[in-house]
Amino acid sequence: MMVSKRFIFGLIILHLMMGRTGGNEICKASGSGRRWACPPPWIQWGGKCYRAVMEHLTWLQAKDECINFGSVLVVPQSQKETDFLIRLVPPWFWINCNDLEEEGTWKCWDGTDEVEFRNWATGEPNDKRGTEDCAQVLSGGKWNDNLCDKQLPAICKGETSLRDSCAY
Ligand SMILES: [Ca+2]
Ligand SMILES: [Ca+2]
Repeated sequence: MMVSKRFIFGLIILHLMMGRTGGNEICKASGSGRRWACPPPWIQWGGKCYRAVMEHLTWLQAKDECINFGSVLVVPQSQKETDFLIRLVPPWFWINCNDLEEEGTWKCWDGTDEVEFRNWATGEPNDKRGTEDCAQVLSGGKWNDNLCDKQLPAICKGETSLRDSCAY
């Protein structure tokens, strides 16, 4: 009985060591320009890296936080991407759309590229009390305009060449 327990323990340790090595190799690979992996805590989807920001931030803070990570605040560009994103940060999070420049003219940006995809919930954007100028995803993936000063989690999106977490 003792022997088999030791054997199992040994297997677990071996498995953990292999996992550790695997992680380092992913970092090495992305560092050497082989674009196929996202370093933790980034998660790869559709050739890009995504990272949940669980801290509740204002829309502008969320945008800045993503830039600090060398990435951009996400804007969903399809229902498929939405389905992926809502599993990362349930239930509400900021996206990179606003009508700050001109009321009622919504602009969504994937970095510097303008995005056409829209997924507003029924009756939104409603600019409630004339103060809602930033867009969030609601549970279920539909969009709502909300106060830019409201504090919500966010999701950042970056390139697979990201390697900021590999310095361990
Ligand atoms: Ca508005
Ligand atoms: Ca609204």
